[in-house]
Formats: sequence, structure tokens, C-alpha cells
Amino acid sequence: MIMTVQNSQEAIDLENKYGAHNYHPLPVVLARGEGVHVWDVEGKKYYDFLSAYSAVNQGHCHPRIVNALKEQAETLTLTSRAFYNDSLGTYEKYMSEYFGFDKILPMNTGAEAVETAIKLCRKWAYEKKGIPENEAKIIVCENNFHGRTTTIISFSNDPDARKNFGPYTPGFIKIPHNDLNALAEALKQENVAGFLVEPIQGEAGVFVPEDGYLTKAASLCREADALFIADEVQTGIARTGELLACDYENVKPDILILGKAVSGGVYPVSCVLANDNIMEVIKPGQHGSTFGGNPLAAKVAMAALEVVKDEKLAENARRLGEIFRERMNIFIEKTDLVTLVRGKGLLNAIVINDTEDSSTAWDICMSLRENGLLAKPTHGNIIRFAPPLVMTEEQLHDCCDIIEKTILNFSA
Ligand code: IF1
Repeated sequence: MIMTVQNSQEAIDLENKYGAHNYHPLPVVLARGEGVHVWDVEGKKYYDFLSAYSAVNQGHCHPRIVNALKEQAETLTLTSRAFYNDSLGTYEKYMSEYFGFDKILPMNTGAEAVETAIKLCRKWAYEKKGIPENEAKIIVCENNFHGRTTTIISFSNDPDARKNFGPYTPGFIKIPHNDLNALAEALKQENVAGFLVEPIQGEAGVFVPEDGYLTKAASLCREADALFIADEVQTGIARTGELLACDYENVKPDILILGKAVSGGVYPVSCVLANDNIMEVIKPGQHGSTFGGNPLAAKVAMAALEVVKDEKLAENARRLGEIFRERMNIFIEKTDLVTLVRGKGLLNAIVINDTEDSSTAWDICMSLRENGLLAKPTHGNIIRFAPPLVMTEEQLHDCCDIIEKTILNFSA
């Protein structure tokens, strides 16, 4: 029997009873979304300052994307790759040209795209670079977040993400993020196939590396004949004020990983892009997925990326991000509760002046919820602020008013 909840508490109770407890959500039950706003079951309106972790960059339920979904849903949803279909080729051309690569390998979730990039890098290393089979090593950064599969958590240093999920996948070398000397040293090791990096570490707390880091890292990789792999699942699709965070330095990764807002949050769509010299190592039957590149995903993603271009979302994110950080930097002079603000475009975070394990950041988010703005702490004392990129300047100032008022009342 399909039921509908009558109130928020009923929804929370149902999730508690029937759902795995793999999250600890803020106690708010959302029922509708439109643009930068969401409404809870009782009809209370909020600004969404998380955007489903940067999947809803185009705003909730964007009509152009929803219409693309509707039209294709009534036509052809899934054929599997056992046969051709009339959407995939046009989608592959669209994406390859949109991001400037020879080819795309379509998948569904970000983690699947990261796994695909790891497999591609390893296979390229064995078949093109001549690394002995099963000896390939991929350099990753400490405090990374690339997803939740067993291989990906094998190179995580977050105990919650990895404890008791072993045995772990070998073949990864960890170095600090934003440390070029450490990268240069690691690249001297034998059998290094690639370097997998988030241009900005989102989950770790929106750590923006020094200017020039990506450029230098990419050239160190090139000199060492190792692939530069950029995970732009969270930083991509205009979030940081450019289409890709790598675009700030005109760095073209050897493998580009995308997810989340590729679909505007309407459907799970992810992919890796690379040029022929890398992509051609994958032969028929060597990789894939049931839903990867399905007609629904293809049409939704093309509509979502048209919105990014037509509504100039990168430019808007860049401009509003500067306004946001300017206001926050002035504000934090008035309170000792916030020590700093950092970020790029509309991927920002504030650091709360308290210990990692304090509940202060959580309590502030609970107060923000009362005042009509939804955000959630990332690690401990850091609150990530990432609204949809369709926000207007007026709405941003309204949100800054809410954030400032909430924190000032809090510290009082
Ligand atoms: C959760 C974090 C963000 C990602 C990057 C790959 C993936 C993600 C840079 C995997 C996913 C999501 C996962 C989600 C919450 C969210 C998250 F807090 F977990 F770390 F955004 F920061 N690369 N990030 O950020 O993509 O498989 O999820 O589609 O697991 O709680 P996915």
C-alpha cells in the first residue's frame, strides 16, 4: 500500500524504522523544491544552501530539465548498451565538444565515474606505459572524498568511511593536498600511473589550493608520464565560478570525472572524459553498466548543460561568490564564533571557532533552519555554504542577513 506522510515527524519515524541509519539528517522533511527554495511537509519555505551537495546547481526542478525528462520518459527510457539508440551518440558528441575531449564513457553515480577513471588509468598504464601488470600505483590526497565504494574508501583516511570495510584495495599512495614537493617526490616512485585529485577538497572543508597548484601538478605528472585525473564531481558544472575548477588555470586533465549537476539533480548522471590515446584502451565487454548513458540520462544532461550555458551560471557563481565572501569577511570581524570563510565561486565554507567534535556547527545549522535557511556541517566545525547557482544578488543578500543574524544571536 503506497501511503503519503501527513507530517514531518511521521516521515522521520518511517525512515528511522524502515531505513538503514547511514545518515544523520538535519530534522527537516522536504516536500517540494523550486529554484533556490525548498518547502517542508508543513509548508515552511527555506533557502537551500546545500544544493544536494552541488547536484542542484541549476536550481530545484528547473522546467527545461524536467520537461526534457518528461518528454523522453514517455518515449524511451532504457535500452541497455546491447543495442544502439538514437540519443547516446548525440549525447556523446555534445559532451565531448562541450568539455573538449575526444570521447566520453557514460556512467551513473560519481563513485562509478571515479572507479571508471581508476580502471582506465590502470589499463592505460599496463597497455601504453608498460607498467608491469598489477603494479600500477595512483597518487591520491589525504582527506580526499571520491565516493563510497570499497576501492575508493581503501584510499580514504576518514575512519568513518573506511573502518571495518576491509580488506582494502592496494595500489594507492597518499600525499597532502596542495603540496607540490610531496607530489614530485611521489612521482619518483616506480610504477606510478596517475594522480587523482579534487581541484578543491569539498568534503574535507572546502580547501582551495594555492594559485598555480593545478598547473604545476599537471606538468609534474606530464614530466613523469603519469595521468592527471581531476575529480570535478563537486567542483564542476559552474560551481566554483568557471565551468570547471581546472578552467581557472586552463589545465586540461588527462581524465575528467563529472557527476552531480551534470543532470541538475534530476537524474543520476556521471561520466569520464578523455582523449583517444587513453579511452581506446577500453574494448568491448571490458567496462559498462546497465543504466550508463541511457536515453533519459542523455536528454536530461544535455538540457541541464544548456541551462548552465544559457543562464551563464558560472559567471553568476563567480560574481555572487565574491559578494558572499566579502560580506562574510566583514561579518566575522563582529563575532569570535567564526574564524574564517573560504571558497571559490559558490562553493564556500565558514570555520566555527570550536573543536572538531563540538556541536556548535550543528547547533548553528539548527538555528539557520529555524530562520529559513538549510545548510549542514561538513567535518565537525565547518559549515559548507553552496546555494543553487541561479540565485539572484538580492536573494544572496537575504541569505547573508539570515546567516549573520543567526550567528550573532547564537554568540549572544
Ligand atoms: C555522501 C560528501 C560531498 C564527491 C566527489 C565523487 C563523489 C562525491 C568530489 C561520489 C560525492 C557526495 C556523497 C554524499 C555527500 C556528498 C559529499 F559529503 F560525501 F563528501 F559532496 F562532499 N567525488 N559527494 O563529492 O559521487 O557517488 O555520491 O554520486 O556519500 O554522503 P556519488
